[in-house]
This record gives sequence, structure tokens and C-alpha cells, in this order.
Amino acid sequence: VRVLAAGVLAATMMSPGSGAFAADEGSITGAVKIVRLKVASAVSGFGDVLVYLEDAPNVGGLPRGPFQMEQSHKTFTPKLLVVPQGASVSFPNNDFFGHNVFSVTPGDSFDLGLYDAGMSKSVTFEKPGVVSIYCNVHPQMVARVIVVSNAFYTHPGSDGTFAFKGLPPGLYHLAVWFAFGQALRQEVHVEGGRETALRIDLREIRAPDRHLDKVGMPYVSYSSAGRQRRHLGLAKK
Ligand SMILES: [Cu+2]
Repeated sequence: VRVLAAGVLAATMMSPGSGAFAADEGSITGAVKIVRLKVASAVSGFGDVLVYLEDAPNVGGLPRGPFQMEQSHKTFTPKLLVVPQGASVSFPNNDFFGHNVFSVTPGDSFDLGLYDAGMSKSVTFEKPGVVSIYCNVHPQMVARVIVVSNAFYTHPGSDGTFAFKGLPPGLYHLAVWFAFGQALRQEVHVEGGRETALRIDLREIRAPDRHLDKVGMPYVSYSSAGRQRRHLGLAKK
């Protein structure tokens, strides 16, 4: 919806006085279908999907900071944060014990180290794309920062459809992020005065958030006694 508005705004700016799109602009529409697991599906809806154009023009409309991803109750909040390229995101720890936020996503990797309740550290995201955010203490803590270079991104509506309007003709790369399955990326040709319609099928997979720790090793089970004492800060006592 946000993207639709940005597209309409762009088209309006380029053809003042006209409610319609300029004849030399085109659009992309799509219908997303989610194929859920038959047992124990974790999908809550199309909020678990983000569709975006990697290389559309930046005509404004990008979100403004401050941006924040909080750690509380061993969870990141929000679990999905969309930020413009070059944005800084703070990671406050609002739990009663330490977390070690990190990412190994190429181009946007970082390691904030272990820090305690009430502290916050910031990260600047330079490379567009999906950045996986983890905690080196708690494997169940998973979030994503999606770094965008333009405002052509959206969650599909409740019926699974989306639209990007007011696009200059050309070749674009449409990316689809899905919290419970593989990301997709495809080329889309946009022609002036025409609508390019897409169908996108997403398949839910089991254990999509399995990952390694910050040095590439499997996590020691969270419930193991030593690890638990360490993260609660009891080991020092
Ligand atoms: Cu943690």
C-alpha cells in the first residue's frame, strides 16, 4: 500500500493535472500464493512476505529513522525492519541478561559483542538486501533487516496481490522475501503504458531459521547448564 502510494505520487509529479499514469510509465502487479506446510504451519499471513524492486528509481517516500530493533524476552522486536540504504539501526538490550547481536550476511556483517541490559549499540547498513540478524547466545533469536534503495516495496494485501505503479520502462529485479521459505528473485520487464502481471508461489519449509553461530559453529544447546549460567551472568558468582 505504501509502495502504491509512492508510485502514484511519482506518476502525479511527472504528469501534473492527470490522475492517470503517464503513457511512458508502466506497472507491475502480482498475485502471491503461499503453499503452507500441512502440519504445524507457522505462516501468519502476508505480513510474512515482502516484495520489492531492487533497482527501481528512488523517487522519495523511504522511511525515516530513528530505526530500532529491541531485544526483550529473548526476542527481537520487530522481527522485520525495512530501512533505507545507509540507515543506522540501534539494538537496545531491554532484557535482564546479555545478548550478542551479530550478522554474517556478506556486505552487512557485524558483531556487537555481548552487552548487558540497558545498553544499546548501533549498526549502519550499507548494502541493499536481506540481512539476517541473530544472537550468539540464543539461537531462537532471529530477525531480518531489509535494506532498500527505493520505496517500491510492500507486503501483499490480504488477498495476496500487490502493485508497483509509475515505473519508467526498463528491466527490473523483483525480490520476494518470505519468513518461512526461500527468497525469490526474478527479472521483470516493464513497458510504457502497460501492466506486467506476475504469479508468485511461495512454499513453506521446515525449520527455516536454522543457522550457525557467529564463528560458523553449531550452537551449544541453549538449555545446556554452562551456557545458561553464562548468559544469566551466574558463572561469575
Ligand atoms: Cu540473546
